[in-house]
Amino acid sequence: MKEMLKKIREEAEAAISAPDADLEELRIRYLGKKGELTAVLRGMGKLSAEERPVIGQLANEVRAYIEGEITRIAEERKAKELEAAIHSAKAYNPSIKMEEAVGSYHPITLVQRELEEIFSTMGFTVEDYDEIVDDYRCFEALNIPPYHPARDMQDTYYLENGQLLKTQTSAAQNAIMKKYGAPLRAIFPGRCFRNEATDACHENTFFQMEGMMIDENISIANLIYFMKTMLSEVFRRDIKVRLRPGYFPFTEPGFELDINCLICGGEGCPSCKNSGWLELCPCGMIHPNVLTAGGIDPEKYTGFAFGLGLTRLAMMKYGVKDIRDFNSGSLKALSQFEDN
Ligand code: FA5
Repeated sequence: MKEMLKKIREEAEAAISAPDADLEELRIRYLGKKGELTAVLRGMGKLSAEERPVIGQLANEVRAYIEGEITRIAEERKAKELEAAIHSAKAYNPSIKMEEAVGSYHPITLVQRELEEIFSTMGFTVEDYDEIVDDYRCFEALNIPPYHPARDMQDTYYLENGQLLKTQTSAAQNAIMKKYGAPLRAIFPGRCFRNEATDACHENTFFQMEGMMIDENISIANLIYFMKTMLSEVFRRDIKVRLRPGYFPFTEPGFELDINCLICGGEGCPSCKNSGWLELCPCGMIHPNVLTAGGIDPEKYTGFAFGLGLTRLAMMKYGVKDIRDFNSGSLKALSQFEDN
């Protein structure tokens, strides 16, 4: 019997390490109810009392070995698949030759539509909103009075009539609360503008997608659930994220949700300012003052809001290393993405 066990182990070892091995089939062949190892164990009744524990121990060792190898190879394959997925995303090439001048969707449109679909199935309405807004909508209604230091982070372009190009999709929060009242679930994608020193992950014109959910008893648990669902639906694989405290005058409490950079795998590169992480989706519980400004009773209702960096999401999803490519207007660069 010792010999049989040795043979099973050797055969299993060779079979599992074959590059095209069907691991599930091998698991059944060796470890299943009708498997080879189980058949040996069944025959143990015929052994003497002295032999039984020795063979039993050996059989358990062989079982543990085969199980361990199958799991190890399966994990190795998964890691390779992830690597390949990241690598294929990196295959994006801004200088690709355009064979034919056929139209295609801009990658941000593709990501935006995908998100709209995801949130629609979760009961969110999709709202459109102005690009030119007044100071009240963009700042004051969001608990950012004149001279509040938070304004310094969002310098923008002002029109002669005092209106401005919106710096954040949060500028629509007040109008949407007034339009629907509570309860409400809405997302509102839009173009934002900031007087920004541009680099690989900062543009002066970029897209965000705001989301709000307001109802009785909405908590941070709801917020985390929706963020997780959204990310797993968009990326369709495990993505490392981190949630840390963040300050926004219009949330209490507020969070920063960062994503492990998919361009460098977290090693650090210009796309993530060498930190390995990219700020993607700040969020938080809506501040009571903001609810009041929107005509919603903060004693009765609570809600969460998030401001997803849509352009950065498109960078991560499609492996675009430099955010400025999106506004480059280069058809060579922009026509190589597909809806999936
Ligand atoms: C805001 O704009 C808040 N309105 C988000 C928010 C909404 C917080 C609701 C809480 C509740 P922030 O300035 O961090 O926050 O921008 C949000 C996201 O937009 C960033 O994480 C980033 O992904 C993206 N973003 C911001 N500035 C730029 C830029 N210059 N270029 C490209 N993406 C940017």
